[in-house]
Amino acid sequence: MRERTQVAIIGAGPAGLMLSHLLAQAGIASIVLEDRSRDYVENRIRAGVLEEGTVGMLDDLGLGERLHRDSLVHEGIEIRFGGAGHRIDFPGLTGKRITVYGQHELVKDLIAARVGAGLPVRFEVSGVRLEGIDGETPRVRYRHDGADHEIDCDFIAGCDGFRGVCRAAIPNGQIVGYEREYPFGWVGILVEAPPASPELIYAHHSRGFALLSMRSPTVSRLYVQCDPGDDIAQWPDGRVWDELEQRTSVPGAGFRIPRGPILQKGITPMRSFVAEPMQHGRLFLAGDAAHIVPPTGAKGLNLAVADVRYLTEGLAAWYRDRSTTLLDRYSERCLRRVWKAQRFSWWMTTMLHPNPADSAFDRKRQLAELDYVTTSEAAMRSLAENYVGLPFEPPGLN
Ligand code: RFL
Ligand code: PHB
Repeated sequence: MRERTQVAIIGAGPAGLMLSHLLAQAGIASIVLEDRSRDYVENRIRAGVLEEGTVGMLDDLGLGERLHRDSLVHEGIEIRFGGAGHRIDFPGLTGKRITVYGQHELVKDLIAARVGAGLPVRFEVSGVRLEGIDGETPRVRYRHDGADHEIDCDFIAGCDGFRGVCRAAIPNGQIVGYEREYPFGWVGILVEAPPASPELIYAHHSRGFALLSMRSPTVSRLYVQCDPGDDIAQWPDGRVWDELEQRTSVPGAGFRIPRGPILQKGITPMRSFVAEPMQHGRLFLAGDAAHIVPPTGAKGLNLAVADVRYLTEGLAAWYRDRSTTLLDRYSERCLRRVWKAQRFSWWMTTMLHPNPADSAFDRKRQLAELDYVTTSEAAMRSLAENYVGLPFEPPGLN
């Protein structure tokens, strides 16, 4: 089958789905192609923290109903080290809050609204190939239901994640990748048990980092630092619980993590990556296709949403009066935010994870940094301002 649309979107993660809704609101047609099944993407457990700006965009699209009903609004986080907890009060420091809502729930909402509006999102496609991105009439070829298909379009949005095909379609030498790997990974478990505390706890301990997060009043999401090369078989349930307890303990406080059946368990390695520029010809990369942050700052999903906001502003200006000013500035606008989120995520990660290769000096310095960040109002405000999300850049004149 051969068809035409204005924007072909590759990937039905948060970036691709949000983009499809923002474009529809601006009167721009799109088709979303996804290589996994609907069931798979709707049950993929990933991020959990939404910035106020992200929630505001969902509200503007009229997609916030279930989110406001089922999410948890948090006014701070706890940083725990040396056996004591220290709260960072977000509204007191920034006037803003964060929202805890599973990425898979958000993805379910975005898919339901798209399908409900009768707009195209095709799951289980294969062999996606981009053609003609250097010209004015790019094309996407793919296979679906045993047949070959092609889409003629004006633009392609590469929202296909870190391992997708879009970034690789940019000719060699036209894009630079900046990368950093960390000597840490996270063992993550999803547990049918109430959260250990009403807010997220980020814990530094000589045995390693731990994070106590949640998905709902009855489901917890818990992480412990591990070696990135570890096999999940090295982390039987008992070991995970034991490390969680030890790394988050507060002597004398009787702090306990409620236990329950483990619904999911996996290991995530940690990486920072940025592709520059995020555009080539008529192809625009957004979200994890263009950049990856370590999860310690809870920024990945929010960055993906910010990218597609800027992309929509650029595309809307182009369709309105063929102005290329904002589209030409897409990469630059995104990257200013991306690099600040990279810096914050790197900083949170290195501050909270003991590095096995650290010297005694580095260990002392790390503890001094934790002491500073939990006692200086200036330092707490800097953490809070980044955690709740930096403001979006207005489109300005186009
Ligand atoms: P996604 O979500 O990876 O979606 C890309 C989609 O493209 C599909 N795809 C293809 N489709 C068609 N053809 C192809 N050739 C394709 N190749 C791939 C994929 O199947 C997929 O559906 O990227 P997107 O949309 O850019 O969204 C990014 C976020 O998913 C990611 O940044 C966050 O999950 C990162 N992250 C967190 N972000 C936060 O903001 N707050 C958090 O608390 C947070 N915690 C996390 C995280 C990521 C984690 N992991 C597992 C990486 C915690 C973890 C453990
Ligand atoms: C999560 O709930 O999965 C989560 C929360 C905060 C992070 C990372 C992950 O920094």
